[in-house]
Amino acid sequence: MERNDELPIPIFSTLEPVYGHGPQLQEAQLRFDNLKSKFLQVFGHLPDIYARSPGRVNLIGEHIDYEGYSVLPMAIRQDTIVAIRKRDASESEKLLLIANVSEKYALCTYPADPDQDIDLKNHRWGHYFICGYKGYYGYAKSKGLDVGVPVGLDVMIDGTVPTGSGLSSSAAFVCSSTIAIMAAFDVNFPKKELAQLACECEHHIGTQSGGMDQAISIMAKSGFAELIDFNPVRATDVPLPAGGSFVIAHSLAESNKAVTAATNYNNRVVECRLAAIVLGIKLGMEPQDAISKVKTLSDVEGLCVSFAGNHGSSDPVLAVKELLSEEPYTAQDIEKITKENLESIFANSPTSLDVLKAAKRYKLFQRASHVYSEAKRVYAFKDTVSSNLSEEEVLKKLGDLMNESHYSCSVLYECSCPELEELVKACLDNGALGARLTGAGWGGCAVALVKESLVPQFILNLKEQFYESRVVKGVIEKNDLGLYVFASKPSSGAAILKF
Ligand code: NG1
Ligand code: MG
Repeated sequence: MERNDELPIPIFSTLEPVYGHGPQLQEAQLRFDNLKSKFLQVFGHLPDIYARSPGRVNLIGEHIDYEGYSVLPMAIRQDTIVAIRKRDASESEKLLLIANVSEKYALCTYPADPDQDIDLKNHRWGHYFICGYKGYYGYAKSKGLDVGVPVGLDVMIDGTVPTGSGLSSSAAFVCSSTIAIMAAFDVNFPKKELAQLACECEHHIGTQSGGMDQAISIMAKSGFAELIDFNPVRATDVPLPAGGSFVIAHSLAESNKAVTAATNYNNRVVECRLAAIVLGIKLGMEPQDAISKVKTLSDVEGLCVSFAGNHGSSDPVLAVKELLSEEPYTAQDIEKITKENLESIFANSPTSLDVLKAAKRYKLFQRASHVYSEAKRVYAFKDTVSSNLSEEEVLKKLGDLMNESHYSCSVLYECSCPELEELVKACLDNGALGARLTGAGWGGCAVALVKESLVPQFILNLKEQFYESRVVKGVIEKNDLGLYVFASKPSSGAAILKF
């Protein structure tokens, strides 16, 4: 079946189209019953409508979405469900009340004001809902919809995507919130536009993220991974080889990107921009021109490719090798090339200015080498899947690409951590064809490609070799092990549920 991402989010009146049959359906039924009764208990009314959006695992293409390059994730079954009720305009309370079924998250209250600023210095879990709230109003107004006076909203969240795990709990939350608000106001937008809108509105949280997570969460199709392209957002279904399975395993190191952005995530976005500007200048652009026009490494790829260097080759990775210094750059080194100081280059991006304050050196060579080589691996992965090699050979090749990706993330992009290194090694020692960190890194999960027939034993071995000692130390509970290591099949994307 052809994809059609001009279609709006599907609306279902039963759980089966989303959760299938069997234990997953029963589990979903329990979640919805619980959500409904807690909603009634807290707000004194039933919700009007629900929206759900899944987390994802990125199979390959790490830290390149914000540089304009295609990535290859799949949705997982863990998701965020948002139950919502719109208050009447006559009700005096003009507040957004955001509750959670989990006691870990205290009720968050915000004014019903789409123009409010999000207080980034005081991170609260409810901020993600406000991203969706601001996004909805911004989009609706831009489309000329009559949004009326803001009214209060009662909201309750139930999320099963582990947080800080690289499985995109944040995008699942932002997407389901945006969709729930939209549905509460009785409108529905095309998936493609929602994906773009959800990506932009997650920027309100202060990470300069790309659009992978929101795109897959909204556009996923059950049974397929997706190749996601950007500018404009587009998805292409990628069937995966039947003989292999992707196992997700948590390193148990949590990474809270909203808090560490200035030294981790946003730092890399800034380094990539600087690498792109410097490359642009080295390839003949006027410094002022490069500063105003070059936003990402993909913007200068064309120049890199037409540069045939000493080796007469036209690979952007080779251009990086010849034109950038392996030695990390100081701000002064870069300013000599750009003829403008870094603070003024990033003057209108407060989160980038935070990066400059925290940074000492900039590893332009390493970051650009990662991005250009990783971008090629994504296409190699997709081509391998659709090649006419034997399944054995396909799996082996995909595994190799995943290993190369991990090496590049770890050594060139430096977004791994000791726990992830230990876990990736344990995966490979236990027969994985390939294993890599997934998502932003600095903690969170690894994904391993394992022969289908070996999966149960593989998981048992990981439990014994990686998790057992952590159970003994009290880091995790034995009963929860299934939450930290599991095989995953590609699940479906966002949906609205109205019963
Ligand atoms: P995580 O931290 O896994 O949700 C982040 C970004 C992505 C992408 C990956 C790295 C957000 C919402 N998402 O994902 O856009 O850049 O890191 O490939 O920050
Ligand atoms: Mg995230």
